[in-house]
Amino acid sequence: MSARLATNDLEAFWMPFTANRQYKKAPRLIVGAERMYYTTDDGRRVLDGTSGLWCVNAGHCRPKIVEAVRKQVGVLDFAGTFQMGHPRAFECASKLVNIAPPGFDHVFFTNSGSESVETALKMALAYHRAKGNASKTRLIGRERGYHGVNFGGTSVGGIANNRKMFGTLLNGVDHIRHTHDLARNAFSRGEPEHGAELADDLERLVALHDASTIAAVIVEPVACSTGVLVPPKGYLQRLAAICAKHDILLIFDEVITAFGRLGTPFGADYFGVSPDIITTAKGITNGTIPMGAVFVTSKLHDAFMGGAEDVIDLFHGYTYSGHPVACAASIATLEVYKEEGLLTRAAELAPYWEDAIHSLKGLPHIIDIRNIGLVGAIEFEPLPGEPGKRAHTRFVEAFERGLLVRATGDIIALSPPLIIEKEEIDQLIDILSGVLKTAH
Ligand code: PXG
Ligand code: PLP
Repeated sequence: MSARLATNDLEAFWMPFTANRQYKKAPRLIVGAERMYYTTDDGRRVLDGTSGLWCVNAGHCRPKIVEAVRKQVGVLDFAGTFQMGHPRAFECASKLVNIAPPGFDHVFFTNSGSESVETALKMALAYHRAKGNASKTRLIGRERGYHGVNFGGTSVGGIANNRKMFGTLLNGVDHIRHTHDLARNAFSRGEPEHGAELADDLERLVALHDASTIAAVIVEPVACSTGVLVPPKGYLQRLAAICAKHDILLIFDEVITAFGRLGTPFGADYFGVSPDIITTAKGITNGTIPMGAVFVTSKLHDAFMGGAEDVIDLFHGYTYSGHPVACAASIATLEVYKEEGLLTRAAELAPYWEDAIHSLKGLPHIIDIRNIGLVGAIEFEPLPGEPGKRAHTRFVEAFERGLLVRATGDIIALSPPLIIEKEEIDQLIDILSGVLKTAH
């Protein structure tokens, strides 16, 4: 028998997406947060260059959200939403629908991005069946896509490390090509010029499988997790047109791009493309309480409302769908976004952000810099035989110097809270350039 663990032993917590043994030898611990900064256990302030994990869009510990949570948990801690209800869930859904792109009139609540994705995929299958097209069952994802870690999301996802250990996953899934093309688009500012024709890869899969077997295509408007792959100009519009032509539902996975990240409320607004389903999470509560939501059009929702009134219309839901405390957090978050104009603030800052991040060009080993809204990425030439090492080293070094960035593969991704000021952008770039100049 092993000795009992000390209270603060790091062993018990098997950390997600972490090199556990390496981390536990040199842990990085955060004990507090306020607005743009984290505080570490050794009392240092660290500028949050990643909005936590792309979720704290209004900055940390905003009093209005904290108070709303405190108050709600003392009034109604929990009530289910299966054949029952509580006012906060209806209020929250109505407020969310008000900021959603036109036509998205209904919201289904989940607790995370992964659950939003599973929900959307199941809705797509059930929609076609409800419409009498039961043969439309294939789900199409995209190479390098990230759609969370549950079985459906892993199956449509396109990152080998996230897939290879988990068997055959869902069958009847295929993938279109990713849009990352450094040969033609390196150091693009905003949407790259080349690659709209990659959307035609969907026609290849239609030719192979036939449209009568395809239910839906799921893509991130900007593939953030995999290293910020900004879609080429015209690509998403073309993809939407091909989906419409073949009665294939288009799902935008906006777990990161919703709630102002690109400078518009949703990514669909930014690109002027109307998908059929939008998945969200993260920024919906400013990261304060876990929550997700799937937005659907009336066209989709109403397809489920044709049966007898006393029969459940969708056999799907989570214990915590529309949790009162999450709803209270979300309502307060939406108020903060509105009061401070945060759903469009990234548009004002984007030109400054773009110049700032591209000023790093020329520092050692950088093979690309890209940006859109308040998102940025720096890609490094991998060290031979040691993929991911360059970005990880720089992430650790940046944290030591007071800046949190996110490393994914040989890419550093940046997505600061939407409340960032220009001086803080300067500070972020200053720390980062110091790291990039000296790290090897
Ligand atoms: N879809 C997309 C597009 C995402 O970005 C998920 C689904 C899954 O959400 P949950 O809440 O189940 O994690 C995500 C999540 C990173 C990083 O550093 C990105 C995510 C999560 C954690 C880290 O890039 N994206
Ligand atoms: N597993 C068991 C045994 C359950 O009873 C439930 C819910 O009742 C679940 C899983 C699903 O949990 P959740 O609704 O929180 O996703």
